[in-house]
Amino acid sequence: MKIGIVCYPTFGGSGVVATELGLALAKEGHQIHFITYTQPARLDFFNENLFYHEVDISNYPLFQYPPYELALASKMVNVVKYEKLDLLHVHYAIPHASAAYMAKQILIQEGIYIPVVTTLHGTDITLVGRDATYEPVVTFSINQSDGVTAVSEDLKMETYSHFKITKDITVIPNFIDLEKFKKQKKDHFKSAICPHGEKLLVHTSNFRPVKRVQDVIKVFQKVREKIPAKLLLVGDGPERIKMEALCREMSTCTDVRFLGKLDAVEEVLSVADLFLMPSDKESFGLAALEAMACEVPLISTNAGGLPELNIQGITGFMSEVGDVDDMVKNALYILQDDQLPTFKKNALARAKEFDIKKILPHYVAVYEKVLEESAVKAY
Ligand code: GMT
Repeated sequence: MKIGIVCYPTFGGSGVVATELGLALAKEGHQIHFITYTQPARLDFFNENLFYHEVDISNYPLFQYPPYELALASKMVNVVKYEKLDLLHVHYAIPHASAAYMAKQILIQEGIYIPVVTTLHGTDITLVGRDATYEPVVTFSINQSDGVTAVSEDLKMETYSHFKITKDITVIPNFIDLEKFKKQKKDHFKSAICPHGEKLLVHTSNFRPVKRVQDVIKVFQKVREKIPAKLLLVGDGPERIKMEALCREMSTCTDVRFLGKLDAVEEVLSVADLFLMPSDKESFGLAALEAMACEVPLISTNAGGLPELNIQGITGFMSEVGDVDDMVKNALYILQDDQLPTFKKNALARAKEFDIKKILPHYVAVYEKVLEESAVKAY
């Protein structure tokens, strides 16, 4: 198949899923065309089946807000026509699904029917999409998609309850490449960070308010009062400066390191003992799955799709959003030397259930279904 993939090319979960999906499909022999405004973060190697098309955005001074969606739709039209794509797979509803709808309508005028698959990732539904500013367009463009997928049962239910959706939504969970995300031997790194055998807690995110990084720091501070521990924070975003200030206020700075955005996050995860994800909302929790694949147990909230990943008392524990004390109690339980190895083993076993090799066929099945149905529509 010749597939156009549209996504946010950043470190965010939806962009990561889209890029890893494209790479895996390319390895299986499909021709994949990424259409984005900059090279996706994880698209950093050559494969004969991979193509990248950059969306140029005009900077004409009249535009207070450059019309990215129009530039994207035009690029989709161009790529579909000249690369003879079979379908478009857009990740994150806003503005990708609506741009795809526009591209589809333009192409229909030219006698081409291009089916569109939209994957809902989370905040496009739970935060941004629900905002009255976007809601009508989100509802319309989901309903106009030929196929719709969501990354968890919870996100599917949220979508049905907040939008008037007439389409079937297929749940396809996030996945993991176990060749890339596996525990690596990084003893030198561990002893540099934890020279006295401290336990290492890790959090990775885009530092948006929804991630509640302040709870990560509060949990860490209370854990450290009981046992020697260090905290690594990976990623960057709007809350980072506030979080650095909070560390100073709590006098935890010496034991906390902000590492910023990292390409090889699996190297940090390889030396971690516990992953913290105290999110307010989380449709799936890809960052937690990456940690689990590196044998790291999980302390998370029970928000959104997290109960579909984290098994209470087995791979980690879940608490109510904001219940720092419960998270601390559970973290201390897991970090006991006689408990930790079992939790680590269980985390890896659970991650294996989301092996990309098991999940990829579900996307291929959706593509095949929409192609079959669209052959009828085109006729
Ligand atoms: O977590 C974010 O803020 C980034 C966001 C995105 O769309 O890039 O992630 C969402 O999509 C991921 C991949 O499907 C999911 O694993 C995350 O749980 C989801 N984030 C939220 O729902 C907050």
